[in-house]
Amino acid sequence: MRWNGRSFTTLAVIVILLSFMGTAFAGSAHQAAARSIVVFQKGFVDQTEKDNIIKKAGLKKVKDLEMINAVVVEQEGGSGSLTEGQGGVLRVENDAVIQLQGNLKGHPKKGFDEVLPWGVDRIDADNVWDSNHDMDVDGRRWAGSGVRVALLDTGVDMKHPDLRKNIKKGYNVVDPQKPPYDGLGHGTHVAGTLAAVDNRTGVLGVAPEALIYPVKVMDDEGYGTISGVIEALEWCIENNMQVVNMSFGTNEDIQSLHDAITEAYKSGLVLVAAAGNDGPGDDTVEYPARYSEVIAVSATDNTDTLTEWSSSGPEVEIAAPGADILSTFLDGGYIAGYGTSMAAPHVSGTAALIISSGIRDKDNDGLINREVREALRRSATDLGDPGQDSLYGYGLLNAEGAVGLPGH
Ligand SMILES: [Ca+2]
Ligand SMILES: [Ca+2]
Ligand SMILES: [Ca+2]
Ligand SMILES: [Ca+2]
Repeated sequence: MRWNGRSFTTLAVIVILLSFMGTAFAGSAHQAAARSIVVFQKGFVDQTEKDNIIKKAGLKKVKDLEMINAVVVEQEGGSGSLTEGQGGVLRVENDAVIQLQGNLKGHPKKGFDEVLPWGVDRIDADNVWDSNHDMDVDGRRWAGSGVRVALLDTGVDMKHPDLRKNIKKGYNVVDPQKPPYDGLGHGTHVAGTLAAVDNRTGVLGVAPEALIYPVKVMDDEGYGTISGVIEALEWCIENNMQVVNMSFGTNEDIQSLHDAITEAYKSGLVLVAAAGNDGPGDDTVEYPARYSEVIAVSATDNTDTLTEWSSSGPEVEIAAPGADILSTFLDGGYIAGYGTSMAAPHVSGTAALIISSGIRDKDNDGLINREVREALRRSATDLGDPGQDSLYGYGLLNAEGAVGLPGH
């Protein structure tokens, strides 16, 4: 039995996910069209020539990926191929499938007095913007105001009363003709942890005044493609995003994705990704979290212990709450979420808090992403084995400590 049928309603999908707790994390097979990424050599930029080579090879062009000088193609009628070295072709890679890294559990709730989710409380994000602990953002405190965070996910419920104020115009990679609406609930949940607003109802996010730009890279079943992520990263650079949250992963190491990630990092973006839910077991961090340019986030529970399903390995950079996380859901509701998908936005939100507090460009390269990363590492509360380790990285995320570091 599979859970990726389009005929299921969102709620049914969640119930089925529930019954597969554990196995759903492992990443079930997904039927995607056989697509490839054809990367051309540097300097081989003539679009007509590229198109001709693809046509002659019996392949159908899906779209261009200008950022990495590549074209996404699919086979027409099962025939056609291109190999390395052929007519300016540098590399041909699988346009692999990416998958969300979280499950939503239980029945959606509605309409309750505002609560501070345990994760936001645990990382002391509230101490950054609510010094008198009255559950209201203090004036003149740093709450992520004006910071641009791209949410590469299933989209967002843009009408949610606890999000609406912070949602900006994003982009839909899956269907460019449509707005990046969320039909599953995953992206909406991640958005709430990041930046649910201070409105005395529902929940409070880590950075209640950060701006969220939803970029839909996954469909309403929670799947996307490497080429879609590359397109999204290109959008992030062109639209001057500052932080990118990536609550998805794949086990496949695709050079084209790494190239796009490297480009995004060089342009100054703070890149945050879910480590994956392939635990227990060491060396289970997925891509893109596994790349050195990306902050890989593992997931802890409310006893500050790594969850049994969290991926771990030397690439883990920081740990954050990821179990039983109450956040926003479709139709104005709220629901609990489990996964490194839920841990990552705690880090992205904290990056927004650090940026809004005015971090200094210490190495004078005109960018602040390295400094934000350094602040996250230096302020983390050590857990597990002394010092950096493969379960918790530098330790548990500490928003108050990160913003309060001297030298901002
Ligand atoms: Ca207050
Ligand atoms: Ca709220
Ligand atoms: Ca810098
Ligand atoms: Ca440690």
